[in-house]
Amino acid sequence: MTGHMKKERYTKSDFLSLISDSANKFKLLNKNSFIKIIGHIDCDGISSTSIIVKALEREDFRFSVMNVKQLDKNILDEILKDDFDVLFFLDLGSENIKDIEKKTNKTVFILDHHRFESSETKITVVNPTIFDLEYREISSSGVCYLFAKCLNEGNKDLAHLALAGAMGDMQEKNGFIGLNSLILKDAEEILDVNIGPRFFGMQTRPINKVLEYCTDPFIPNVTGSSEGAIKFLDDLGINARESNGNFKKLIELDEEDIKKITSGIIINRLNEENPEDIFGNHYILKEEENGTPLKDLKEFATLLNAVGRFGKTSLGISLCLKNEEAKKESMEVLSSYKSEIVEMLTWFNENKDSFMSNGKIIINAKDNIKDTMIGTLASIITKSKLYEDGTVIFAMAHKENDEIKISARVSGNSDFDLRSALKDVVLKIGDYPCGGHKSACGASIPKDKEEEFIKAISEINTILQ
Ligand SMILES: [Mn+2]
Repeated sequence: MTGHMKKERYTKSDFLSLISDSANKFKLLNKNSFIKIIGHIDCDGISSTSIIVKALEREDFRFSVMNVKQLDKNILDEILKDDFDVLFFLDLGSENIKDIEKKTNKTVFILDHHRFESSETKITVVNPTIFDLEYREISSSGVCYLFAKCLNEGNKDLAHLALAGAMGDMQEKNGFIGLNSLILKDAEEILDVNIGPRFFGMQTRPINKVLEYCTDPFIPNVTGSSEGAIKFLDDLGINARESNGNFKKLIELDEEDIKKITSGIIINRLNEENPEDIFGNHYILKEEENGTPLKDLKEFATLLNAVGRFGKTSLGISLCLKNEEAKKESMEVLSSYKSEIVEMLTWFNENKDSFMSNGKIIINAKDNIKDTMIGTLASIITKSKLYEDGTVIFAMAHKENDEIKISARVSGNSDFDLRSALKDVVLKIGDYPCGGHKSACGASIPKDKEEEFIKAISEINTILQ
């Protein structure tokens, strides 16, 4: 059980006043303070970092930036060796409050949304889980954005970055809710919201590939089949090919042809539960060029995740801050990322019959998938309708050292608290790092605990009482 000081009832305004109180504390800092920013490496971490970087620039502070995969005692020691007056932890840090407090007397701000056990602390912790907000209501980027807006209204031009972070953390589902939807209002001048087929890659991928890789919505005979996708398009009799025979991108098709594709998909899905459930929101950045991954916020979020996975977080920050050179370099990263995902999904498909164990999906990829990609695999599977709602998925991969990275997810809508279940299992086998959110969490254990861990997770009772 978690023992934080939950308010009787969450109110959005309580959280908003915590944010403005914290911003007011920040405003009291000496302008000569040197600030060190530590951010997580995923899309939400990169967006958070970019928002705070821009905000500090605007306040004329000096600062340095570092993004890390996780915060453990060794990394913390490294960080604290440097010279600084103020520390910012973004999209991480909540779970390390006690260690941070033990090791430093400097001023610390934690802007985060990971669950933690709170207790009295001098550290300024801005975390929506204190107020029991729903997971999808706000991400760390959202927290950073609202904080930045308290410092300066001008930071409203960063609202889309807050939403990119929320996207990256999968908080958008047929729209945004809670504080995210308030942030969307702030982004009105930057974004157009269009309703269209819920396809990924409309800006950047040929249409046959968009359909082949489309798991949500699932398209019978097309999803996962390269021949099926081509046949589907050719049978529609539309003008989907370039003169050289290659398929066009979706944004290059005219409206009539897109309509034929969507109705063709609905017809193919007639045996599914909601055949017509194939539409969703697209958040289109007004000032970006068509046909780039920066145009559609969802593709932008994927791009930020990609640069993070490849250890190029500073490239991600440059992208967020609209550096033109960064755009070119990021295209290369994106294409390597896509081929890694394709390789990973091929491995998954070839082995998927062996993963079911006692009602749970346990994917032990060992050295077949990089530890930095295993969370992405777990997320893709969770979103693909392959398994029933509430199915628990554990994905494991070996790290370069003697550890195993574990990513755990609950598919679809479920109230199951996987984070605390995982925590119980990990505690049983030793004192190893474990954390995250209720339905998406992770851990790291030594390799020699592999069997013990698999045995323990297969025994977890995932049925809600
Ligand atoms: Mn996050």
